[in-house]
Amino acid sequence: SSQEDGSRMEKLRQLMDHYEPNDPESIQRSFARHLEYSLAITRFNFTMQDAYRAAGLVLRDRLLESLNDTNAYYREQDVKRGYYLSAEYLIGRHMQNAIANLDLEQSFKDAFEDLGMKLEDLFAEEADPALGNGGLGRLAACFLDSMATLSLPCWGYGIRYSYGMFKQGIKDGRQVEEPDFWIGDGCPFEIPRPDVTYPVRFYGKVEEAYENGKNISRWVGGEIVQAMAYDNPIPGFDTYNTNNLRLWRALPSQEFDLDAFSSAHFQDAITQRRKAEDLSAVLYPNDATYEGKELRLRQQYFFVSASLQDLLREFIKRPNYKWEDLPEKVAVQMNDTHPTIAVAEMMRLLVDVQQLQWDRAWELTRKCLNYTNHTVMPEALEKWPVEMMERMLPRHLQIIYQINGIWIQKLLQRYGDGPLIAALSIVEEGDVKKIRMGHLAIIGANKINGVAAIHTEIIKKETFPEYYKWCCDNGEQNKIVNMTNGVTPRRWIHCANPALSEIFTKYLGSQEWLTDMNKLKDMLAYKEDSKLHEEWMAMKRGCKEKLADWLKSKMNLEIDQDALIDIQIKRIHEYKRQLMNILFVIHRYMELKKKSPSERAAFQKRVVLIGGKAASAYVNAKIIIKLINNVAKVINEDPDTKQYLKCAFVPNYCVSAAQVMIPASDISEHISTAGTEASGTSNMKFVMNGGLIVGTMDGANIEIREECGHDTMFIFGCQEHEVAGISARAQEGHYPIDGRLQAVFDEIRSGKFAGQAEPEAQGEFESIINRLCNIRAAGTWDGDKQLVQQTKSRIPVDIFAHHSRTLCACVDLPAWLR
Ligand code: TH1
Repeated sequence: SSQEDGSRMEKLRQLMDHYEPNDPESIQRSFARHLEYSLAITRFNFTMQDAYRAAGLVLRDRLLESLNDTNAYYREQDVKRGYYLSAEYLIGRHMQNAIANLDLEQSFKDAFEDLGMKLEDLFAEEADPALGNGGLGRLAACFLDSMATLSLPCWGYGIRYSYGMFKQGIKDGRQVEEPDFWIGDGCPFEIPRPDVTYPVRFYGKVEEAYENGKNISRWVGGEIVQAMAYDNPIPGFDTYNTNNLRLWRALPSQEFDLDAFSSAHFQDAITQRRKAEDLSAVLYPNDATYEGKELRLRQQYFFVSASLQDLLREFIKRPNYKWEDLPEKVAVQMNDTHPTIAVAEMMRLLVDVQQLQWDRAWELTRKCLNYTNHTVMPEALEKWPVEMMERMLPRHLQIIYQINGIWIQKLLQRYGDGPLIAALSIVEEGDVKKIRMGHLAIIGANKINGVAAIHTEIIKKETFPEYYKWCCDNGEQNKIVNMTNGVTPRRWIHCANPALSEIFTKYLGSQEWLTDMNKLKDMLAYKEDSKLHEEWMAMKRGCKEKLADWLKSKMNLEIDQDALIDIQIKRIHEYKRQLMNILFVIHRYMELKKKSPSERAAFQKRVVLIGGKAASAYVNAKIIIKLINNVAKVINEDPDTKQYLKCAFVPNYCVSAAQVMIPASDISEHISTAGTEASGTSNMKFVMNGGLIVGTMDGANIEIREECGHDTMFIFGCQEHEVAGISARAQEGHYPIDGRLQAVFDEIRSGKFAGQAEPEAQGEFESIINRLCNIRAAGTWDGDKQLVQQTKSRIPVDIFAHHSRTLCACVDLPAWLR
């Protein structure tokens, strides 16, 4: 009866009439309790790892309070929900961020210092969850933090990979990949939800039937995998709001068939089980490229299906739900092409499961879904062989064909038959017929966005020009919009650089700038203030000391803290041009060598740090890593120059490494060929920390320059509109090589950085310069055929830009940077 219910509720309320208190003593009590009871470790004898785990549980209790309240509030208010679908989340460590966002910094500090522990030492115990490759995954993580902080009712959905991004080791100067089992003994910040599971089907066949006067399709057979939810609370800053990142883990659909224990099928049962778990086992370590691997499509469908089932279940739970309301209550953002099977899955769930009419379902689908494009690299736009999709997702292939059929009809009516039709079709004809996921996304999406102004323009003109024409012809110019990337100042200033955060808060009088970055403009009032300058320099100095300690302990590298710290950290990619950076380092080294000791003393000291992972199959990227390491070895051991120029490849670049490196930089390199880097996001983090950018007119650099002032950046190289012309001229052989650059090539060819001692590396280094110069000498290594093909058009442009980079770096930079 409702009376019994009422008194039960009252009783339960009294049992826990207040939440965990947050004063230091209460935190210490929670800590001791978790050590004793949750971890079964005595509070009189524990390790730092134990302490970290117990502290994590202390935070988890508090996160759960606000997560549950937030969810209840969302339901009560019947708000519109946003869902971010992403195959990657590079969240980085939780603890420091959670403490800051829950406003527990002082209490935690007091609580743990009183127990003789430093918070930094606790933080260092946390494994860095690296469920992403690079910028795209980190962007997803920054968005989660920002959405929670803005009190927006938005959840993230993704995959709980058992193995995230590999750990990068360096052996004999080469990258070695080691598995990263980040889960270890369990992550205290995640909440397993064994009660939240969904079946996800693969393979099987489609049966057509006629029921209740309707033709219906039924997808049957095949195999079913269970998706189980793991929730990761995402607390906002300066708000009680806490959102959720729900990651799916794949499990076999049935527990062991006990009979199998005694039968010959036992082995099969285990194999089957293992296969299901393989689905969420490992992240594909490719950034901005695509591999047509079956497991990858399985992963994508797995998390998309579970996520859409989950969000529709939430929609249906609302009292008196009406399907018409779906677009007013649900917005789904697809992060790149990776989750775009969602277009077909949403249709399947609405038409086959919810029994909606096709047209109605299509209208709802198109209003709910949105697509972000992150790259113009053709090699990253996913296409799946029709044959593979037909086997794995037969019903989805039917749905895609039906969507395409209707779409082509519309196009034919508008334009008649012609090349435009083939260009706009979701199906790519050819030896191997393929489904173009980018096309499926733009056709199924309400809005399409690029990630920086220049990138959005390139999408319109080059990536999807025919589609953009269609939009314009139909008065829908606003279908493709720009949404320049952003980063969270909570993690990237407040946590990574507490000293800078303190300066801002002190001068601005409050922490409001942490939720409204426009407030930082008020710092301009102090731009001539010598006290601020002094504090600022002390802050930089402190960051450099931290970096120096970190480099010493990580790689036994000693750096001069008076040197200019010059950093390039990002995935290793030809288009990002780490190669150009290292060629410039060689140039600088050669210049230094030529000078007399007294002349050298006048040189600005410089430490060049380069870090980043190469996809395991990306041969050229791996050679670049080897070259950097070999150059570093020569330079750092040369007694003539080593006090003026140091160079190092910093292994295992990851979010926590970025948090140490970025605040310490004087200059950072964002030097992609114009028109190739969609946005870049670390560029934003470096400038936020008071660093200067050496960069090209590419991605978000252009907007940062407008925002910060042209004189705050060192821009070089050609502009995007010049690239095609340069490339064409270069193809014809017109690209003169600057004498200084030629000297660098000669130095490499002479064997200075490998030579007799390492003939294999010598061959690789020469082949990579030959490639730059478009020389394909017989008998030299010519790399992965496919990659040669893909990057060919960029080769001559590289030469031009290396050329101008060397010029710019030698001629245009102010003296103190030279
Ligand atoms: C990156 C872009 O290269 C970068 O310029 C951008 O700032 C970032 O996304 C966020 O928008 C991309 N990462 C990937 C990763 C994969 C596929 C495509 C891209 S684009 C796996």
